[in-house]
Amino acid sequence: MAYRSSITVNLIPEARQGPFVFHDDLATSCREAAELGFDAVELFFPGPEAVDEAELHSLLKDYNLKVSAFGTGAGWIQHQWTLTDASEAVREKAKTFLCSMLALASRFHAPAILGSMQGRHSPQVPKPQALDLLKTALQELGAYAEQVGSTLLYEPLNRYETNLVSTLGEGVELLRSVQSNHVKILADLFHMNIEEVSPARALVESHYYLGHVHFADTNRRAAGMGHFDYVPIRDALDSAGYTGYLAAEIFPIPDSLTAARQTIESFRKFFK
Ligand code: LER
Ligand code: MN
Repeated sequence: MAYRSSITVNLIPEARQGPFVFHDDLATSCREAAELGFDAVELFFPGPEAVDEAELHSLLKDYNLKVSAFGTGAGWIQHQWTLTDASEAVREKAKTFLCSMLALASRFHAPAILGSMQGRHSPQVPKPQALDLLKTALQELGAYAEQVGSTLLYEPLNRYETNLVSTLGEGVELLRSVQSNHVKILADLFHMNIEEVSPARALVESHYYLGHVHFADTNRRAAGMGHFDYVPIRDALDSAGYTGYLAAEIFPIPDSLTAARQTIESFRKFFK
């Protein structure tokens, strides 16, 4: 199977300590990604207004890169907007922000990610109600994604980051009820190492909904710097018929360039 490689670039000041490889200027990050041989960059901006689209288009052209996805974590980190907040006004702000990110993503033929902005259940919003709010929001966002020509990547997160959906199986159950071809599952190998009985089996079982993969080792370092065995993961993605990106959402340990180099070496070793 043909897979594509991608590396994360974060330009949200509040997420400097987050699991992203490059944290500095976009031009340098794109140059370094291209020099190492990545197919794409995965971009985390504060919002659409923070993106100089002409500059981004020209960098992508110059370095022959694509955007694998746009992250939307800024909606949570900077504003605390989620789709399951107790306040309807906050939920609307979350939806508006996600729509604006889907529209941005469509102009780069890329999807947008829904991760932390899914929120959590709470005493004010018990789990069944939160899941219902999430389902309704995903239906609306899926329709919007279809209208603008993008896709929303719904990401199950480990138990320390959400209490709504933590496994691919739970994610598939939710997406089945949503019934949109424009909402897919994002399988993050780091979260899966914590939550899945068998990451490989979970990938095979969610094959129909699988839209994106976050490529990390067990400790959220570059692939090869932890203890994942990537052979069963590759076999599972092969039998799932997956042909999308493996995007490295990892910590820049020991530094950005070493983590990026280790990622592309593991990508070539296991997925080329
Ligand atoms: C988002 O892609 C994700 O995996 C979160 O854990 C980021 O902190
Ligand atoms: Mn992720």
